[in-house]
Amino acid sequence: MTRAFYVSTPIYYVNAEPHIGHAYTTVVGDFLKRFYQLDGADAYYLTGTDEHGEKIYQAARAAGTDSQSFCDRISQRFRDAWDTLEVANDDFIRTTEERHKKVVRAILQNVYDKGDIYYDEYEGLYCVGCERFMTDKELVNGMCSDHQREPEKRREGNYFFRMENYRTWLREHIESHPDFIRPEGYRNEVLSMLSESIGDLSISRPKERVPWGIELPWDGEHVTYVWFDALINYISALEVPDGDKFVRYWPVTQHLIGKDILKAHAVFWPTMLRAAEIPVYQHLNVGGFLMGPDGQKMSKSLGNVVDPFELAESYGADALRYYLLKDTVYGQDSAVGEALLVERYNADLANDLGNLLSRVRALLGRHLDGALPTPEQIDRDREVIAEGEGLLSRVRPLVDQLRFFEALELVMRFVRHLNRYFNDEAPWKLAKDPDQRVRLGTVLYNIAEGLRIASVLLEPAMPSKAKQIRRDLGLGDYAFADIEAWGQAPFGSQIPDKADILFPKKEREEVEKTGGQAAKKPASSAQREAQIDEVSIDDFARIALRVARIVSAQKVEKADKLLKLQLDVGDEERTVVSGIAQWYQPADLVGRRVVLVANLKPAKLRGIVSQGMILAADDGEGNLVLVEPGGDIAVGAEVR
Ligand code: ME8
Repeated sequence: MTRAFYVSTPIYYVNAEPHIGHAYTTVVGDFLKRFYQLDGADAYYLTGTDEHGEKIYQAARAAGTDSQSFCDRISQRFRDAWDTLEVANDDFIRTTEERHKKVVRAILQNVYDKGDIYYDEYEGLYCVGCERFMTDKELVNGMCSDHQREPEKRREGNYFFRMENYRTWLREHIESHPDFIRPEGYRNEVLSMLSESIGDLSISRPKERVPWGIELPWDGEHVTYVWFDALINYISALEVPDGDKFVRYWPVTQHLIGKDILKAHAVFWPTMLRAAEIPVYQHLNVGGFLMGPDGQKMSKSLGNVVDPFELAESYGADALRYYLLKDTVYGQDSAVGEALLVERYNADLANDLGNLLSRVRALLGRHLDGALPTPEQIDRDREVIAEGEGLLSRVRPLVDQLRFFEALELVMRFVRHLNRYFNDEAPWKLAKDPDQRVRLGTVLYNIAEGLRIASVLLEPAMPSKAKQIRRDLGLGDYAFADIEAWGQAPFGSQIPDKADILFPKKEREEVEKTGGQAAKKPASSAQREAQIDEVSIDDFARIALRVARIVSAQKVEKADKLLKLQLDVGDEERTVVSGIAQWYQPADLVGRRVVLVANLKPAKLRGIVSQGMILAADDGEGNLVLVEPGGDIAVGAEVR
């Protein structure tokens, strides 16, 4: 029987529109689903929306609509978003669906009948953002660190789940299953949570305060706490307890979550399952957070929010998916942004992959009537063939371990090998010699075959472009079973005459835009300009300005005005001594992006060689304010 595989994402709250964090987790899920499906598994992928609870209720009221139509509208936005990003989920669950509510009620009743739920009055600090009571230890300066607000003091009568009773069991389970929670850092975090009392979990809300939720089966005055409701989606969608899907997929579950909801998934969920006498999931995979291009948490006020749908519009869903998987380390936080995407796009996709495809197509069309020739391999072909044939077996364990960027890097390394092979064998020269026709055919065949193998391995990351690569080579679809032996691209396949460029090279639109603005004269400086000689554009062009990031900053001894800055300029580090100590604390500078005059003659200041100067504007009162590039311009970018 084929192996089963089941992956889920969190079900997203409908109080906000889909954003890049949702997109990231959902793309990871889709990558896994497609990868294991191509590898012959019966793979099942679930995502959906979380629609009950206080914050959804409040959001609907603020929008002036009833809760259900509000949920219908935003939930549809998530579905549309996943269509845009080519996400092939098998099911989409909504917690307002009857199929879900029915299961929640059954589990509640079951746990209640066992005596694991009791009524009590509770007073504590409640964060509406998290939808849970917080412990004092979790607060930073009295605030919830995820939502940057003070929790409210609340006292109410609630039903409680005897979660503490399951703590020892859970700790032992995690200890005896080292990959139950991964990466390991998160496992340790959970073990440390479990080293002391976790208390009991409040699982209801009085209906008079939160009317939007699933009523408790035994007390219509209370609705189910949103987490006790939402977590159950992972099994209600499979028709627990005896649906075929539940029997087939539940034993091999892999949940994907972000680190923000670790406690709910690593503590609430397994104890709930245990109480309901349902086996626990197999793996909890915890992703890090995507940060703005400046490395800071994305927020509207910082203006560093990256919109995945704008990026998909400009660069295509496949390029965005590839970028998210290739430029992040699963489990760790990663900065993302348009300039970084463009760099990755041009280097990997337009150059290494796209160019090779168009070069091989051009030669096949021009010299071999557009047909894939029959190769006659010689010794010097062995190396590239061996690498191609062994690629899957090297990529698979990396994907099993959620090391996506390394898996994709292996495939791209192979593509770069194909490029080297192309350059070394120089088929354009072979084409000039009629005696070398067979050799020409062999070289072009091997490149086409290598691209076929690479395309199949890239398909989970970029489903449409992978198909396009093969279409442009006159080939159809393949599974992983078809890429372990070289030579499965059929000889004689005819390539289509015309093909769109796979990944047209992109300019960094943002950088160009800001460059244009910077060249304009700010009106307020007219007076000062009058005193300065005019310079020609050529004079100005002699000054090299570049975007740099402050890596560290410290006070210069015995110099009140000076700070010593260490700058990252992309391809090098520079030390710059800057006279801004009066206006900036060293700690406030780290991470900021500034504009560096990169070709200024080095000068020694207080014994330190300063290699350039950073730009600051005068606020008119003699105070200096750093010039900080907007958008998400990459470090090292030229300012023109
Ligand atoms: O928590 N980087 O829903 P939610 C990476 N409804 N991933 C991010 C991210 C970021 N900056 N921001 C969000 C909920 N995410 C509950 C879940 S499950 C039974 C209920 C992703 O809409 C990440 O996967 O707040 C995170 O866990 C999830 O979105 C939270 O989505």
